[in-house]
Amino acid sequence: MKLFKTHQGNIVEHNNQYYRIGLPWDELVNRSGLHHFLQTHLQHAELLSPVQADALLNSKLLAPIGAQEVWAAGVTYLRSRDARMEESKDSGGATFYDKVYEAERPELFFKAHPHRVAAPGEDVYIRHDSTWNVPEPELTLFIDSKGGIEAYTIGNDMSSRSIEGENPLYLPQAKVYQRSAALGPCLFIPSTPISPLTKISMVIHRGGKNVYTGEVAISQIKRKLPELASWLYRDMDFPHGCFLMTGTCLVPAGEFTLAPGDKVDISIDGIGTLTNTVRYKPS
Ligand code: DO4
Ligand code: MG
Repeated sequence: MKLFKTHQGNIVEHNNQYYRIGLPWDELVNRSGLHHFLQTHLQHAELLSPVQADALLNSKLLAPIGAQEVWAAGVTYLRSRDARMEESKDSGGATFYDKVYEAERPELFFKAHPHRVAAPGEDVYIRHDSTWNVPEPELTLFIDSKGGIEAYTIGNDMSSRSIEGENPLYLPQAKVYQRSAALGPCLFIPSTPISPLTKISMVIHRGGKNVYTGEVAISQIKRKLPELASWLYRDMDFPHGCFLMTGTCLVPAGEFTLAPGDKVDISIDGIGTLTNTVRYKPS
């Protein structure tokens, strides 16, 4: 089951049929047993014709977020640990990535308030004061206010490698700025947890060419997804639920940096493709 947020309401796709649900986003998604609730609720929802559904889903989608915060986990895949140890070797920061990869406590950091999140098709930004920028394609959990993983989406954790590499204490500036996060195209709400065989892939297009292509299965992750969720909920309340990006498994090789105009496609089996274009924030 998929849930899309559009300018004309919240649309559920189930068994090739499309329904509009008349509940506000935050009230709709923040519940234990979201899959079961939707299945039951669809009997009373407005059934859309294929033409109506097509028009809604092929026009601009909103990011599938309401009042939720977006958080992120880091160094959950070997590839992320290795890339970060390399970029921080001159600053002496490399040892921190090595340690956190092995530690019981995961790295968790605040990523975005909803107004900083780019929707599908919108621009994501790179910083003017950063020389080395990458997208980070990440399976993203939607966790309800009680701490249960109810749904999944695709996240892009845009990152400045030059700022983070200079000093790990600059992480918030490397990670948190306008449109440094993208989410979409929908919430994927399966009846059972997502399969570890699920693959994440990313293609970066520049001037009609693919300048980066990569693919990895989420089974490569070092930690369990409920483990990440439960660390995040230690001593914290999320009254509307929250999003948790689960870390990147794909980092383009050393010298690669994003350029304005690049198109980033991130796909996850069962969820779809999140596409954004890279720009500098207009001043
Ligand atoms: O350690 C810094 C951030 C790591 C991260 O964003 C990731 O591994 O995806
Ligand atoms: Mg990341």
